[in-house]
Amino acid sequence: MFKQNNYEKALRIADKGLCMGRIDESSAPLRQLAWMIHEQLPSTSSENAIHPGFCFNKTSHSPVLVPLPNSFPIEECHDDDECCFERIVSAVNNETPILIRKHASNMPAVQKWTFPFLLQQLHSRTFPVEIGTKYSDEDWSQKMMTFRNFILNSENEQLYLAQHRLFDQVPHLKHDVCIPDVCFGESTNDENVDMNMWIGPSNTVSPLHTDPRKNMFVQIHGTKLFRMVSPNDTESVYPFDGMLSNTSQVDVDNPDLSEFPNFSKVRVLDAVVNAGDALFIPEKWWHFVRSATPSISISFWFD
Ligand SMILES: O=C(O)CCC(=O)C(=O)O
Repeated sequence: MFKQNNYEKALRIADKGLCMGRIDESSAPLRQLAWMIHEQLPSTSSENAIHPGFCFNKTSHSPVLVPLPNSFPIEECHDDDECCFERIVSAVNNETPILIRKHASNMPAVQKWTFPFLLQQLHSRTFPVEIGTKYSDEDWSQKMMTFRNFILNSENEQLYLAQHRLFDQVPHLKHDVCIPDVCFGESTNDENVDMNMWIGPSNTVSPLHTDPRKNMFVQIHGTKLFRMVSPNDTESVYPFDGMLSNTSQVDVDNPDLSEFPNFSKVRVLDAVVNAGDALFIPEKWWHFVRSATPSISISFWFD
């Protein structure tokens, strides 16, 4: 006999197993089992049930980035421009950021992923969710929760399903995703491309930080605001000591120049990244990200 509670419990255990550590082919049976159990559980598809934090209305929009005296726009091109691909390749080779408008606008995910759609696909699956304004804060923490609880019950906590290898856990969603050509380099397979999902309401913040690989960041749904700084200016962004040495102490949304005076001397690059746009972030470039609306993004890390 169908026992919903038992199915939910079994799925929670399977998902915890899938979320712990790197997933390879030996976890395929567990992945398949989790998907089969999920298919037996009732879905939640009502748009009305979505928490206001994930609905597009005026109150869900967070303020735009206020330009600083040392802000400049990130170089950009449009996917329709004749020499667009050459400009992307040249930016990758020269390690300079470039914003490519509409580079991913034909990707099925950009056309069909919304919060009600993801809720219908992932309702009872369990994921690691960040709680708190930003990971460099002392009261920041992480908790495993179902997608349904994440989307429906965020209450007053700032939640962020951040940097999660969703396709390792739920591979069928990858069918809606196309890896940007430039990530392949000389290779023809996607084994070396690391894909991470970022799903959250407006006002999620990733403080100014660096990553060790190149990144083609694709905005699937909603809008994100970026502020970037060259690795040549690392001293002037005042990195933390120790474990967080890839993270800046400066709140670059509203920098305190009496505490961090050299930050006023760096060239700061700003961009507004909309659904369908892609932003190339060279390795080791500092980047700060704030969601201006509820948002879904995928980062493609490559070498
Ligand atoms: O979107 C975000 O909040 C952060 C993205 C990021 O840091 C990355 O893709 O490396």
